[in-house]
Parts: sequence; C-alpha cells; structure tokens
Amino acid sequence: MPDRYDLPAGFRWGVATAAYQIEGAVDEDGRGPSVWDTFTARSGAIRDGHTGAVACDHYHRHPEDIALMHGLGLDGYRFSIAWPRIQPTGAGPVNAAGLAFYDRLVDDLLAVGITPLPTLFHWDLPQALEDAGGWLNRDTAYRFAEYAAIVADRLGDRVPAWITLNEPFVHTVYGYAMGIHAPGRTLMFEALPAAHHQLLGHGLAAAALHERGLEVMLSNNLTPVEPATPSPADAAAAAAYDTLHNRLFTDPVLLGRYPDLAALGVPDDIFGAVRPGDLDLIHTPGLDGLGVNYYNPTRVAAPTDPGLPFDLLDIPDVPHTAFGWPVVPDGLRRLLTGLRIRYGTALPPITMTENGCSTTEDLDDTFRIDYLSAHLDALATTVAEGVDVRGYYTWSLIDNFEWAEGLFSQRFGLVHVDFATQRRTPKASYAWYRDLIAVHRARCAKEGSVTSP
Ligand code: IFM
Repeated sequence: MPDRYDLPAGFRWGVATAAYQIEGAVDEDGRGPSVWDTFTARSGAIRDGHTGAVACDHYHRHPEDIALMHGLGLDGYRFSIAWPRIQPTGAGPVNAAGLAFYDRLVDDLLAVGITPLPTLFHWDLPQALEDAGGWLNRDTAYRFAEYAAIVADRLGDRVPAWITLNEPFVHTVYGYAMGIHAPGRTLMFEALPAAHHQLLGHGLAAAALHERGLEVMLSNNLTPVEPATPSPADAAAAAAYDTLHNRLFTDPVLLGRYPDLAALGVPDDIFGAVRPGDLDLIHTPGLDGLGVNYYNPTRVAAPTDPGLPFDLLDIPDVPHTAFGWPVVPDGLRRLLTGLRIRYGTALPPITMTENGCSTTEDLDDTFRIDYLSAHLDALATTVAEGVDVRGYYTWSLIDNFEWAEGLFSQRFGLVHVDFATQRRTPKASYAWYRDLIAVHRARCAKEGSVTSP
C-alpha cells in the first residue's frame, strides 16, 4: 500500500489561501468594494456579524506569512488576486497600487524559492459588476478576460501557471442559487446562467493567458457521488447531483459539451444563456492542468421534497470535521480514478489545489494531521494506480475568514491566528507538514532525483 512518501519526484508541495479570506485592507490603496463587502454588511448573513475587513491582515503582514511558508519548505503558494484591487469597478482603468501589491508578493515569494500560483477569481467580484447583473450578465465574462490580461501582462514574466476560477460550482450554488454566500441571490436552478458565464469567462481568460505563453488551470470543488442505496430512484438522484456538482463544470471545459441537464429541469441552452459558439470558447483542449479541491464525498437519495431532484444525506460511521463534513480519504481515490475513467485522454494532469479540514483544536491539531496524512496516503495510492497528479496544496496556511461561518468557528490553518492580536502560532500540523515535505524531498534526492527546480 503506497504511502505519502511514495509520491513521485517533482511532486509539488504547497498551501492555498484566497484574497478576501486573508487580506483585509478592504478600503486601502484604491481597492473598490466587492460583493463580499456588501454581503457581509447584511444583517444576519455571516455568523457573529464578522467580515473580511481585517481578516488576517495579510495585506500588511505578508512578509511574516511568506516567512511561515518558507519555513515549511514549500514549492508553491496558491493565492488569489482581488479583482477590485486591480480594477476597482471591474472595468476600465487599472489601480496601480493594487497591482503593485501582487507584484511585491510575487517577488517576495520568488526570493525564497516559492513559485506563485495565482487564482484570478475566488468569489470577490467588484460590486459595480454585480450591480450590472454579476455573473448573470454575459458581459462579466468579457470583463474577466480583460482583467486576466491586465494581470498577466504585469506578472506573467515571473508567474508561469495561472488558475482562472475557483470553485464555480460553490460560487453558483451558494452565491446565486441558495443565497448563503455573496451575492446572496436565491434563484435555485435559474442561477445556472451564472455558471455558464463563469465558464465563458474561463474560456476567454484561458485564451488570453495561452496567447501570452502561460499555463492555465481551472479549480473546482469536486465530489464523488454515491447513491444511498442501489435502488433506481437513488441512482437517478445521484446521477442528477453528479451532473450539477461535477459534470456541469467539467464536461464543457474538457469535452466541449454540457451534460444532459433534463434531470435538473434545466433547458439545454441554460435559460437562453448558451449562444452559438460559446462551447467552442469554453472548451479548453490545451488546459494545462485540472485543479481539484476535495473535501468529502456526497451521499444522495431520491428526493423527499419535490422541489429538488435529490436529497443530500450524511455519511454515517466516519469521523466528521468541525464543519460536520464526513472524513472519507478513499473518496479522493474514487474521485480521481473516476475522472480518469470519465475523461480519458481529455483529462489533463491534476493538481490538488485544496484539501484540508476545520477542527476545534487549538495548537495540538492531531485531527488535522490524521486527516491530511490519510488523504495523502490515498493520493499516493491513486498516483500508483496511474493517475497523473502533480502537486498538493493544502487548505490552508492560516486560519482565516471562512465565508458565512465568519472568523472563529471554522479554523482550517496549519497556523493559528489570534484575530484580536493577529499573532500567528504554528500548530502541530505545521511541523508535521514541514517534516513530511523534507522527508519526501530527501527520499527522492537519495533515489537520484531532484524534486523541485
Ligand atoms: O475556505 C474555502 C475556500 O474558500 C474554498 N474551498 C473550500 C474552503 C473551505 O470551506
């Protein structure tokens, strides 16, 4: 049974974060308001009324955070760029101070040998674009490609690979269908034009990045879906959920077509959003990597509420994270081998762009160590079975603003943050991850290979 140290030489180790979750400084240096600034101001939207206005104050403390990353011996750092810092209204003139922040961040990372892996959109849409319809407005896709080109022109000389979108599934369903995240719309399946326009934005931005000789990935939250029982009704419900969560966001990019959306009650043209030629723009045969964010499998049964084509059930008899998410490391193996079967040669190399857990532990976070260690063992097994996985970025470097859950209740970091003082304290998992990376690298070097450039 392979373990984490059997991962191949050249495998890249990293951590992941996102702008609104760590940066703070929402009113500084010309940053415009984002949908998250607006949403967090809504009464009752976020646990304890928290906001990301300060979060981890990373905007001012990034040297300390980079030192923490350096201490881990990382190959790469996945972060996101706040579009409202670059174009405060999502279009038009560039805010030089905002771009300069990421320029410094990139240089500071490179100075300690860490390769930056930026995500262009991790949910913080400029509010001015939301006022014009947000991702329900087709024009947002074109604005996104314009913004991607601006950032790539500035950083592309030092940043080889880019992620266009983070988790369009979560952004569409939580943000536009259910109203749990910004922008807080509750459109249910009528939210799906927002998915199409994000995918169109991905396609247009990918073309702009490729034109500049840069590598492109797309990260999504994917889940292996299992029917609660072998009954045909549960199997049909599971297939419908798989379509919504996984295939809707991956088939068009890798295969150039949408899956059959009939089980969701959604017309083929996604309520008129899909125009002739769109799928050619979205289809990215030259996609350089698929970013997979894995947290847990999903168990599905036939609906009890006729309003939805499925019911989502808990997975009993396994540990659960502080969020209540079931811990199923083998689900990662099933997910990745399932992708290989489903997409065959159309599947590009995979990078795990997120995996981790929230716990209620303070510094002695053995639950997290067990979680990460079991998932990395499952990953090593998957790689040994022939799936091409190139790297692993754990979520997250530091405790941060966990969206609707606010600041304190869901801590995902290898590093504890005292939000009153901004004091960072590495947890036990920090030393564990550092040692794991060092042992893996030493082992690969001993076998005659070099793991990182
Ligand atoms: O914190 C989030 C992140 O922004 C996107 N993926 C899941 C993480 C944990 O919920």
